[in-house]
Amino acid sequence: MNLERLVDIVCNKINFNNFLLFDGAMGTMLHKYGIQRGELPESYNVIHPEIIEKIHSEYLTAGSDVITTNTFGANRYKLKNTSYTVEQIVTSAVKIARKAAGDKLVALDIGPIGQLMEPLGTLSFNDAYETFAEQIKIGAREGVDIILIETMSDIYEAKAAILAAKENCSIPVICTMSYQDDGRTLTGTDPITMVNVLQSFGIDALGVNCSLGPNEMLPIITEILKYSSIPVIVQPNAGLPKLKNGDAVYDVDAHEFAEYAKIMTEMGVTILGGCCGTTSDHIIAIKNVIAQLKPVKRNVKKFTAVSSPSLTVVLGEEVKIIGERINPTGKKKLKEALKSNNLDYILTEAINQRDAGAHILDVNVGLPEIDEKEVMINVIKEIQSIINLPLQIDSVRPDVIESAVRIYNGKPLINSVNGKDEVMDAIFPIVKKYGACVIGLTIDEDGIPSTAEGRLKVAQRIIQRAEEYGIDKSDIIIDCLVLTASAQQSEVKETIRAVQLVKSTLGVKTTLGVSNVSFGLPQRGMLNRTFLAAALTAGLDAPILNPLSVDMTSTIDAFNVLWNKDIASTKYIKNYSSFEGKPVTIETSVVKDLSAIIIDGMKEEASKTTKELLKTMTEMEVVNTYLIPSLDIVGQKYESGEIFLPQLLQSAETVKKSFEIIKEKMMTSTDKKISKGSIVLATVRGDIHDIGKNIVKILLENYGFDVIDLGKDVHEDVVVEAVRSGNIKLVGLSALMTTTVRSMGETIKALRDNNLDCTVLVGGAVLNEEYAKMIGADYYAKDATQTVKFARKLFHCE
Ligand code: THG
Repeated sequence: MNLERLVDIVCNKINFNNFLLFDGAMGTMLHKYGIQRGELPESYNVIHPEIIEKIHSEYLTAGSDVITTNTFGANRYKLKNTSYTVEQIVTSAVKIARKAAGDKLVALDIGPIGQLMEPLGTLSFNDAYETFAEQIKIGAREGVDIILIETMSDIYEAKAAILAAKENCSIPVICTMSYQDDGRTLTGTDPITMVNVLQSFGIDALGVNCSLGPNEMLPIITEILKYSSIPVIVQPNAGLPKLKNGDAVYDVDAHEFAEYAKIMTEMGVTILGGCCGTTSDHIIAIKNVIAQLKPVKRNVKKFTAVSSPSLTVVLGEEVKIIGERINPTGKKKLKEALKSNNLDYILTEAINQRDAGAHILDVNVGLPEIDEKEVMINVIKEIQSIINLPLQIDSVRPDVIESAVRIYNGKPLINSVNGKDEVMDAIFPIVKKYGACVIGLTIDEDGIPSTAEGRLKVAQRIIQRAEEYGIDKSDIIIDCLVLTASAQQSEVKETIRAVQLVKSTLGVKTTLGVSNVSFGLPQRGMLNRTFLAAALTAGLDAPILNPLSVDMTSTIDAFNVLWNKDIASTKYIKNYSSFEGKPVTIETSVVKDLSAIIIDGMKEEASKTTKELLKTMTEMEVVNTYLIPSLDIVGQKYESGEIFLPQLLQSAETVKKSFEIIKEKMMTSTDKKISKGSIVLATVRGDIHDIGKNIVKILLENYGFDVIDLGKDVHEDVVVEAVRSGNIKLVGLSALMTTTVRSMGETIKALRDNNLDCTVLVGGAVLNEEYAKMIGADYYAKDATQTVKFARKLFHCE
């Protein structure tokens, strides 16, 4: 195939008339060529370039159109304690691949950094960006054809990598993420969210790789194909890992693998390859299968949706509420909170709106006397650390909007752009670059047209200009603008008519700032709710309103019954059959219970409330009444898929704040021990992946256990010594790689050989129950919450 055409295919500049075949695993092939446990795969670019070249050649002979550089872990964090530099590894890797590739394509492999990002861990967005930018600049200079960002389990990290690629080269970008068997990534991203966020960045293909075998991936691929307008790539493992002679092996053979490849191509996948456990045999088999097939033409309907990392809100299905309360206009307390940097006040507003049923939260912190940019960034980070609703970023300053959408995690909604040239030229480049949705206000240099037809014209102009900037119409939400009934009574009706006209003529989604209508009149709620009902019948998709107003939410609930949206009135009956009285707004309690604080993950509040409680309760009473039961509730929510890892860790960290206060008090009062037991944790010899172990550590510590963390790449002798000297009863071992589970077995053996009376619990991506048993572990823990359960049982804390 000719190089230009392949690049064209990757760029999606022409219609797909062929498949693109990547290569299979690098690690599996290196294993075949004798790489030893603990050896750095990337070092082979320098010490054994001939082996890397041979692997590339084998894949090319097998039929790969694209080979992937041996640079999965070639980032400054993973290379820190080695004798290699990023420059050296990436340069040599690309040179080898380039030499082997001939007229075929070379993809620069970019794997995850291996650290948890803030607020889960310590890696900041900017550090992640710089780390990826370093790799990408070198790869681009050395002449790669594609940037392949893969095995991402955190969509925030994927965003950092994509931005680094987009801002430092003009090479096509492909991004794939790895899913767990619950259909989400480690940090809780589901397929629709991945697609909605990633394709908005203007990348060239997206998809899924690693973690699962082809069979397990099928439901995820189905979802991705439903939503993705860009080509979909799949690189599965050769099945789920099984144990054989102490090694993890993948046993889906080339023939079976290719059968799945056939199914996937028939579903609409156009780019294929393999991950862990696949070899050139798998690639040959796929090549044979696709040689007989033609890519399926997919016709994916564009949709309008905004996302947080774990939740996508699609407009147009049911009415979606945009909560208006984080906006200082007319709110004295919020103004004060913003001035004094009282983030807890703002978080409480966010939580209350969420609990009252808001789907999206507007965030406006515009006050003349504060640094709006800095405050906006802080507020977004704080809200996103505890709330998984998508945000609407609201500012009149383009520079504030740009800084905010850059650090936002997900696909945000920008509020707003309008028909003025100057504003469109400032806002649309931001919308395009950061893949946002934007609200277009029907106002231009001549003001707000008084008729519906006039507002339609402005809306048309906004959409046309957006399209000139490469923004799809589906990313524009039109606001026909609500005027006040007190000052412009005759135009209130025009707004309703404009919603109807804009929707039917342009086929876009609509929003309105409903509560504007009542400014200056008494009993605002009455006007607001009546106007809302009228606007809903006109087809309003996403009203901006106060979700704490029962007038408003009950109007929407009633509308859903009358408009045949709440089928069989199920929700209505559930909510209102025992509805008494008529509260105008939901009363939100000022003093929150410590349990609620922990479940919501409000760290600052936790310290304050714990101090209060300790005035009347003992330390142990606080621990046992609040801390442990709340963590249990959070753990259950995590296990049932109601919340995801970020929220789980946030709650654990909130408990830590309480513990700090409690420990402080205990130091001064009594010498009672609070520890529930001591546990040794280690990532085993040869393995440097410690994210899983670190998550377990956070959770265990916050349940009151003392954790002796031996770190990563820990020799079995070190584990034995720690267990012996500390008289430890529970050891947790972690391994991520197929090559290092052997070390895990050896560590367990060493503990047994030394007659140490301890229980061994194991965990890690390639492990399972059966496997754990075979290497002599006492328990297998699927995730951090299970580890806590075992620990509590063992130490009789239940
Ligand atoms: N369109 C778009 N965005 C908007 C608006 C719009 N953003 C701002 C506004 N209009 C919508 N948000 C609000 C927020 C608050 C009020 C009204 C609309 C409000 N505040 C009370 C006041 O000022 O008196 C205070 C309420 C309180 O204290 O709870 O009414 O049209 N795209």
